[in-house]
Amino acid sequence: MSETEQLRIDGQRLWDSIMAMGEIGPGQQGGSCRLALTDEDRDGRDLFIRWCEEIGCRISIDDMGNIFARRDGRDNELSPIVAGSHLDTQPHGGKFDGIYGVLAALEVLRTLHDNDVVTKAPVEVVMWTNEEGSRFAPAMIASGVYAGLFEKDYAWSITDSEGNSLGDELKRIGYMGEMPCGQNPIGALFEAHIEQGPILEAANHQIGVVTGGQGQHWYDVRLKGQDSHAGSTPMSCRRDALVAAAEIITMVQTLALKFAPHAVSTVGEMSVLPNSRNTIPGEVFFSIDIRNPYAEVLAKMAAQLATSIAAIVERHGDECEFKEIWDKPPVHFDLDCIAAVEHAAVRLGYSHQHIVSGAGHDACQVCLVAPTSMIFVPCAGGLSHNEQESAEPEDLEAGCNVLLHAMLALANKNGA
Ligand code: HGY
Ligand code: MN
Ligand code: MN
Repeated sequence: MSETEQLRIDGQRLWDSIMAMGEIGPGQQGGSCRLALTDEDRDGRDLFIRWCEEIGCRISIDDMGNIFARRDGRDNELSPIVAGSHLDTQPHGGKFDGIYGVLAALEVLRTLHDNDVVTKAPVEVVMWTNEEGSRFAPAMIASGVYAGLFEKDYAWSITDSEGNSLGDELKRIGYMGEMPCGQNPIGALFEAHIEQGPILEAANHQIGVVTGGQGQHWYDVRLKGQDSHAGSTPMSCRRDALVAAAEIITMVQTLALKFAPHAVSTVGEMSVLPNSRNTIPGEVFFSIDIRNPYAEVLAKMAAQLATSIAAIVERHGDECEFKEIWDKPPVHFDLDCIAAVEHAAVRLGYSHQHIVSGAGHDACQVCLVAPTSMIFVPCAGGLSHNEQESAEPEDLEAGCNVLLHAMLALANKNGA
């Protein structure tokens, strides 16, 4: 067995780094709250950069705030083999979603550094800005700019619920870099991630060899009725925007059940104006997220959603702004990258299976411009986007060893 084949990562160091990152922007119930481009996100980025510089990585930051930490290879003309994910979280996020992928990639470079292993192609860790899309929608915006899916000016112009723009917040936290986003090449990208679903745990597999990701459409809906007195307005005279919204929200759930077993749909964000218990709501805003692994079925869901909303709004007589803000088709990952992950899992003796990602990831954007695949590990109860999110240290270690050997396979490939 060659010197590099014997290499294994340090699982305790990986776990300790994940726990240390979790100290930054702690949630109320043991999870994390580091919304994109907040001070907490900045502090997490600063810590990540400090760790990368401790092992001699060269740091580049692009003008979407994406961070690349590079370990040179023997032939630096070759495009780097890159691994990473995101450090921003949901408002009630867990300690592992995204963070595992960034710190597993860092642990790979720490292991190469400890063992003085210099790969043929350079290797890099990447941290993508605003993967979650919770503060600034849509999600995966910075990896989307890198992949040429979004214009930078559009991305910089996106505002949060308080009117702060993504571009201004990037500048405010000091992470609008010089390098134009998308300029630096990626030879291949791997992303390690918790599955965020129940499949691996139910099948008792340690590794998910991810073959692609499902498609998703995101919408903004604003309904306008009429504010009026809750006591003196007869029921026949009301234009209650919340009643129309309630009917739409029930229909959104029915739509997914109609396209079972693969379809999912969610209304996750909502605001009611004037939000006073004795005033009939005259205005309601809410989000809609629909997903399916099959493009043609997702298109049918989207068409039926629009038709049903129009009919409900018509019946209630409200004004309606219904805007699609994101159309993300399903993706298939690169066969060589999938094979590198699978060969590593087999050689390391980890139980594994193929799986399609239900969640969106930066890898689902970058795969359009660079060979890409992902490595999943189970999480307890399949729970994620929840402060109770958790994963077993030995599974996280297994996934990181697979990442190490998948990266080595590509970084040392003849002619790589
Ligand atoms: O929405 C997603 O699937 C991801 O967590 N941003
Ligand atoms: Mn994630
Ligand atoms: Mn997430």
